[in-house]
Amino acid sequence: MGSVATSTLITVAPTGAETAKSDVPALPVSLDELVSTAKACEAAGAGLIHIHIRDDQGQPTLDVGRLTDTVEAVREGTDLIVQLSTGGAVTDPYDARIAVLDAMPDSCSLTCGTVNFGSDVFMNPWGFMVELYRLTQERQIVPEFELFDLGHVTALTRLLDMEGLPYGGKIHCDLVLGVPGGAAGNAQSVVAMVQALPAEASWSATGVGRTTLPVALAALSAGGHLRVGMEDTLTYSPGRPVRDNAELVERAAALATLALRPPMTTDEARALLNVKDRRKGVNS
Ligand code: KMH
Ligand code: ZN
Repeated sequence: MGSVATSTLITVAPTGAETAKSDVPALPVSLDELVSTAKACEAAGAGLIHIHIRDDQGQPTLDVGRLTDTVEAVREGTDLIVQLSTGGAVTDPYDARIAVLDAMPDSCSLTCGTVNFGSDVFMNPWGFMVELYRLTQERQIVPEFELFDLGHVTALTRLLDMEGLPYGGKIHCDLVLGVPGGAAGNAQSVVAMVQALPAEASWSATGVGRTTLPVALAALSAGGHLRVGMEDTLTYSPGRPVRDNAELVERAAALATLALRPPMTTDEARALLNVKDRRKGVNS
């Protein structure tokens, strides 16, 4: 395991591709809702936002024009690291998932293997991983390696051995636990996967649904960072729906502070991942 961090990167994943606005009215789906959410989550302690977008009907989309407008608006309204999902929805084709990088985010997700996803399959074959990874290197976009199962760590190691380090030289991973078909959302999964990571890697973890708190507590105790948000968690406590994404970030920030590893500033988060600074007026 790498050295233990003294502060905590909080990632917020506010929307995802799986939940309908009609079922969860607090889900941010429009650009205005997303930017307001991003601002509230930054104020609550988030350093990075993992974005899936929706069309005017509230359906998941990978439309590049819309993604580009989203990246610009979140960059304009906040100082958060802007990460676009290349996972999209399970129905999205590979070419559209690759084209997400045309929107020039700071970071993108890169899932290191196929996984059963409830009754669906989230497809990430080796050839797709390599093509996406090479494009991140070419475009100077920092990938975040999404790991849903222990075998994904093996695929990550193989990718790094064969294709070299990511743009920026930092390896940052996110353990996505508790998906029906992936590793269970518990401390045992966190420990098993973290022990297998490259020693220099930084990592966060998220637990889907009711595994959110066990995974967050295990991640903090094992020296990791946190991802929270309505992509993964819609219930704050049994029977009580989440108010909004900021509420989940506030809880993560409180846990991190209790662990004496308070939330990172956005500058610290940028240094951790070594993202290229694309903010207007900063380096342009
Ligand atoms: N929506 C899932 C099928 C990612 O963002 O890269 C994939 C996912 C992972 O959410
Ligand atoms: Zn996602």
